[in-house]
Amino acid sequence: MPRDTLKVLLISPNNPFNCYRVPAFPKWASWFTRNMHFGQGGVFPGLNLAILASLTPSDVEVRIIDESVEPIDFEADCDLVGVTAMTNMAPAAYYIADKFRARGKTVVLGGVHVTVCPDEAASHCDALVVGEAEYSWPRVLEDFRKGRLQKVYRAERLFDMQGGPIPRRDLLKLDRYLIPQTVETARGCPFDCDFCSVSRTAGRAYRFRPLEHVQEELRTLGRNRWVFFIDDIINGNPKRARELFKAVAPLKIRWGAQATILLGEDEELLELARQSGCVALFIGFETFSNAGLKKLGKPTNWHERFLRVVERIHSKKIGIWGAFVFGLDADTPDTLHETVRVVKDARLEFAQFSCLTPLPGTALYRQYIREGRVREKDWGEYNFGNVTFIPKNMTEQELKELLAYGWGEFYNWKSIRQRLGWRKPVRVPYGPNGFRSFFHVRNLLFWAGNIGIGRLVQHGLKQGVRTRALGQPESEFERMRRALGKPAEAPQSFGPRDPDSVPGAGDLVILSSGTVDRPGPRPSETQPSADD
Ligand code: B12
Ligand code: SF4
Repeated sequence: MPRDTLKVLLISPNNPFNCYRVPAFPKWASWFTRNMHFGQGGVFPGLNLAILASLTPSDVEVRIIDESVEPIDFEADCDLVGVTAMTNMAPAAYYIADKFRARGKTVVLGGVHVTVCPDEAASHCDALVVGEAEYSWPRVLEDFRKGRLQKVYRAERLFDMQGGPIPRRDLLKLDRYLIPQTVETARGCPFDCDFCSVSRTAGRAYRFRPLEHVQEELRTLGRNRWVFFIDDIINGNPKRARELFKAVAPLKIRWGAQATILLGEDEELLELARQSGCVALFIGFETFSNAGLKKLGKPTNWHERFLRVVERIHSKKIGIWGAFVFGLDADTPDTLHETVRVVKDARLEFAQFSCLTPLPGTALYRQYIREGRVREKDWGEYNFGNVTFIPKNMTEQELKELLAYGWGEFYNWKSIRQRLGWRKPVRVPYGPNGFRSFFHVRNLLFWAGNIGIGRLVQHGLKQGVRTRALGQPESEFERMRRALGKPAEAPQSFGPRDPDSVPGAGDLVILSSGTVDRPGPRPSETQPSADD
């Protein structure tokens, strides 16, 4: 029975792909690295649990555990447990939920996976929150207090992003993350790419936070900071991006974000990004195969555009993390070899080669289910590093080997040296801080990052194990799973039977003006996707 002081425990299950391990720098060096933390830990903190905590009334005691950076305390004194899950975290989330329930705790599940597969999640919790939690979470707490908790809380509309509270970062162990400051400025994405669920879960219209709110939140983080904007596309709306960059510039932060190739083609916007402190962009280039590009709705001169844009962005001293997808129906071993060659030649600072993954809630998932090509039944394997479906022009083994080839070729010593070189220090004062040797530090970070990833890749290739942080302790769920030699939970959690019935909150979009926007046809775009 709930007590007077309600105690809520919020948990994010271990996320091996959010972990890193690089040589530790002394503590004082974090001033030079703009508060990035080296050593071992998580890459970014997700904002979902910090947002839930900020939506929780002040008389409720809240604790957050991110299993990527600390073990779960299953004996914790609490009344209500909230667990979040992306698809590849779902089996671990269910395990955690079941364990707390076995101890008599009330468990609420939420997050992107629960939003697209609520029926599956229902058997592992007392209540589930489908869609965004801004309007539902306060109701959950109130109902729980009054002893009338319902089974499903479905977001009737998307959050308008106008008055959200600042996420409770004070509850996160920020010093255990490489880039501890993540900030959200907008939600939603109009592009609705086949392999992505964002447009479905977060809507096809952009919802922007008021700029003053973003500025206010950034001020709480202080100056001399590295910030990662978690928006799906920072330049999705160029007008807004212009305003955002102007608003951020006086705050003297360094930032990175997910962007599309169009940012590199808009000279003025790119310059504004540089002036406002942009030092790295994550760009989804996806593929160089012409047929693949056509399927993704991208132009066929992609290859040349790619090289041109990379050069422009580099000329502004902005680093690029390029994302490439392997396994599209149009891919052949030749096109993938070509992709790796071009990416190396372009001297990208970082690249990731992800396996196409039919995530539940996406058009791709529905298509592959219909075609009988979804092979993997364990959601835990849906991490973009494994082959979960039957590819078209190659065997699964070939695709696996090509992925390993991409990572191995890009992060071997020779490639790192050729791509990063020993860039010259800048002799003139640079940037809002006038910090003279900034590029030294920046290049040092790129080197450290490449060496760290290179070691991880070598380890993975040699041991034949999933890429994960070296030395990161196994979570209880992973230990049990290894001991059993089979997935602990996933087989019976294999998505909804009818692929068309996958629900999503994205069918209804509330614009900040308060009007309702029903998703129209997909934009006839030459706009590429930018995302993981
Ligand atoms: C930052 C980020 C990351 C970070 C760290 C995330 C972390 N520490 O959790 C990094 C870079 C490590 C990462 C990695 C990956 N990511 Co990611 N990531 C994101 C991103 C951009 C933002 C996440 C975020 O904080 N969102 C803001 C919060 C507020 O939104 P939210 O999580 O949906 O939470 C709301 C509701 O869902 C709900 N809610 C959430 N949890 C809970 C819990 C409870 C109890 C309740 C009541 C409610 C609730 O309330 C919140 C407020 O409304 C999202 C895209 C996006 N825009 O969301 C992708 C996204 C979550 N990632 C995705 C994917 C696929 C991945 C990767 C698998 C991709 C890859 N190629 O490597 C990896 C694997 C990670 C892993 N688990 O191993 C997908 C997930 C799709 C899915 N069905 O699971 C997303 C949606 C992007 C996409 N294009 O589809 N990611
Ligand atoms: S992949 Fe990126 S651009 Fe495409 S729908 Fe998802 S968030 Fe939008």
